[in-house]
Amino acid sequence: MSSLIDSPAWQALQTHFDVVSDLHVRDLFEVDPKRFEEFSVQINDFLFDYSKHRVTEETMLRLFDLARQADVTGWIERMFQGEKINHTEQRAVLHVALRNRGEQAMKLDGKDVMPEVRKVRAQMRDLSEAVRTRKWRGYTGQPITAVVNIGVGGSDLGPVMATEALRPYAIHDLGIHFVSNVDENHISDTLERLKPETTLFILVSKSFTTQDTLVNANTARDWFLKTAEDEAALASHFVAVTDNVEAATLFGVSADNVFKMWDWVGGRYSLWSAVGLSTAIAVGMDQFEDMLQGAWEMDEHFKTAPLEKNIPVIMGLLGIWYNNFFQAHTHAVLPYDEHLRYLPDYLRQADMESNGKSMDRNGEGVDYSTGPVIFGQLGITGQHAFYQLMHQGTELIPADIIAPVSSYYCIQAHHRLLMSNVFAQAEAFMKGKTEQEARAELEADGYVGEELEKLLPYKIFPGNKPTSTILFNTLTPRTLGSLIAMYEHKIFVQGIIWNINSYDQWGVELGKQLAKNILPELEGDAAVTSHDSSTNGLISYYKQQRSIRDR
Ligand code: G6Q
Repeated sequence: MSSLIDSPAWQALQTHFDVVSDLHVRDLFEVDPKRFEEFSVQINDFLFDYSKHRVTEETMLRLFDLARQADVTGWIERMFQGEKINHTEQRAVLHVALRNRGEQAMKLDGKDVMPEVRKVRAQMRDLSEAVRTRKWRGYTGQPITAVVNIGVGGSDLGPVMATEALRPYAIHDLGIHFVSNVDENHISDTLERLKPETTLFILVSKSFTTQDTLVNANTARDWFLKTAEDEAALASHFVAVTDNVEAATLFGVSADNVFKMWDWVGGRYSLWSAVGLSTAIAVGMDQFEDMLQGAWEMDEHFKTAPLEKNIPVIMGLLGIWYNNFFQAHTHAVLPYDEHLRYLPDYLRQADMESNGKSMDRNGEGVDYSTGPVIFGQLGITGQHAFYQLMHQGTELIPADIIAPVSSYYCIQAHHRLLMSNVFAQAEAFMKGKTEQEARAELEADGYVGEELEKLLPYKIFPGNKPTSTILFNTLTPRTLGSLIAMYEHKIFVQGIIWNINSYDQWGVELGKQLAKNILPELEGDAAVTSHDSSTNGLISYYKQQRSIRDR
């Protein structure tokens, strides 16, 4: 047994779980009318309600003991102090420096990184303002009307999510596009609608070696040069965000237009850096900085609130309670705000790439589950689709229901109906429908006798499905910043308790490496024999069909 499972706090939770796992939250509400007050936290614009979870006061006490045992507070300090907690890559985890709004230094190897961070932020301001105010001109002297962010994974999902989330704040005469897929359809579909003279490409790649991004960047360059016919024109149409400045300049990006990022920022935590340039151009640098402000406010909460009132800590602990004790290995993210449509995709990467690990920090294989499968969709869409499984299926799927108190456009008829769904679903997941309630409903609908008895079992809902409800005032840049930082820190807390490194991603690197090996084998028509029979068969079939098609 691993030291985690063997540890006093874990063992105490296991014993406690055996006692409380069958309790129904409906009954817990009945005996404790103050449950909502006891199990909710309010900070700034946020209300985090976790009273519908399968926890008692004692459960939470024991979970906080687990956090103390893992020294979560100490690890928070280590992260903020720039210690190299990403030990497999010997890197600090300092994305929090990117949104540091205070005066304090953020040190890495004894040197304050803030001057460099502020310098790149100023560079972002200059470029985004120049583009927005039409001062930035393309090679023919025309202003920019379209921005294309070329990047993948962490260099794409954050800006995609944030740009959509802040859509109401964006200027409308500027199209912001994202190309991530190396499938030619993505770039072709995008470029089809654009004009080289008025398009600005942002090449986002921390490493500047990711094949998918480089192939897309080259296609964009060829497309552009076909019209511009002069490499000197690249300077006003291609900018880059990277840690590999040399490679970007070799590509043809002018050194002045390279925005630095650093190895102490993980791709999936990089939307706060110049990786967010497309978002900054869309909404303006003031709004972008408001997003940083919101994230910083959440950082301060995370650093200073006691564990018992610390939202990311509570979120992380609840996740562990279900994943490791209830063996519920899936978690749903259900936003009720159209502009948060890409939040589930974004959090899927943030969470699953961070905590999808099975080696602990000591290099030992873990014997407990780590990161759950994260999935989700806009709540309203989900209600008409997969919620069925959550209500009546055999899986226990804890969920986060996320909603704004008021919408940006303030059309009350829409928003009230939306919110009625938020409250109704959270209540239904928790309460379910008892046999008695289902019977009464059927009787009211005129069912009697055998017909009623036959239908009755299908109309019963077990309930006891745990949800957190996260409400915030309106989806502003500031609330978005806080919301994302809240999830980043939740992921951190879980990684610490599971004793894994949340900040490397060897699985992602493997994908990059394997594709690189196979690429040359796709040349010519010769059959391939260097792999297992399935891989050989698939590659050979592909080559055969390709040559038939090309004949
Ligand atoms: C994120 C991951 C991964 C990465 C992409 C793109 O944390 O490491 O999603 O962001 O593979 O990498 P580059 O930015 O280096 O092109």
